[in-house]
Amino acid sequence: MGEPNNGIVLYHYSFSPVARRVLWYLSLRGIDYAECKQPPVLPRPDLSRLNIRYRRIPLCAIGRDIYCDSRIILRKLEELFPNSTLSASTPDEKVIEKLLEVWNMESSVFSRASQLIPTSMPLLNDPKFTKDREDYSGRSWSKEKIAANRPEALAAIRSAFSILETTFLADGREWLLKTDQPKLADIEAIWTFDWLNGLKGALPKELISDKQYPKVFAWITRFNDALKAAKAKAPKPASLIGDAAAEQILNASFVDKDLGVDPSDPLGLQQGTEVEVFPIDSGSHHHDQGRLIGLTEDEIVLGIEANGKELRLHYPRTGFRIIAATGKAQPKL
Ligand SMILES: N[C@@H](CCC(=O)N[C@@H](CS)C(=O)NCC(=O)O)C(=O)O
Repeated sequence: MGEPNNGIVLYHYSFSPVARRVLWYLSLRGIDYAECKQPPVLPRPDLSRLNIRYRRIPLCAIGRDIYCDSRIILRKLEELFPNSTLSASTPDEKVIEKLLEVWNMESSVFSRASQLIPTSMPLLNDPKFTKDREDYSGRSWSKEKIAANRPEALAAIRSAFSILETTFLADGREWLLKTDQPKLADIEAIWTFDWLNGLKGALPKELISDKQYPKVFAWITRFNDALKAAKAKAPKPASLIGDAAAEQILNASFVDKDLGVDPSDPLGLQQGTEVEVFPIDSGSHHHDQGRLIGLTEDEIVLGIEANGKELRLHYPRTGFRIIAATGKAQPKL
């Protein structure tokens, strides 16, 4: 690719469990990258500078292409940095890898896990944080509401632990695909469980611990050991401030191929149409507006302008909506 740090700039903050998926992937593969640390709440001027309204973390630039959502980030890292040591190797393994992604992210596991954030956490006493998360999630973050919802969320998460213990890990394997080392499939499966395990007060010991789910907890420990060893060997990420990150991105080349707009797409949209794109599940008030330049069964590509230059924003198809531009999409960052 020839650019510093492989042209990768990852926007994230360290306690984001979703960003960790990407950080872990990069460490386990030993891919060099740069990071641009973000505050955990809006505003995020580093992204406004690029005219990006998508508000979720992580975002990842590779060259002048910007990938919104960890699912498309991981997919593109697999494609753009071939010979991955983490990919599933057989079609059956691919199915498992994909279904684990869907299970955690698109079915309710992650949203249930985030309902277990303990009310004792200092952040939940910070009205700036709770107001921000209400905008993001569309649900109340009052301590009363969180407490009232907790039993149901706990029941859902306990059954998710049980699924791992009694199916994938039941035969005593070390990694989900019976490999010698953790793979992408392990990342796809472990991130919500590892996050809850590290979140003091999220999991009541009498219900969810290494007593009831010894295999799951041993797998989490093993994963963290493997990660520590990989991190020690991997290049240390360069840290960029927002200005430097924006400059690098705007001066880079596009790295991704032109997809074009599928003429048989059910939405019937034409290439070049002015549209708004936004996620449906969270952060839905934040619409990017630009020209539709790519649309396939699994990707949306939007051309936007920043500082007189074109940037291409890429989103997965699932969980995102495209509407005709209203002209009202204001930066909310
Ligand atoms: N499906 C998205 C989910 C991203 C997500 O939920 N990110 C959380 C952080 S873990 C977030 O953006 N929270 C609000 C914020 O930081 O603005 C992805 O895979 O990237």
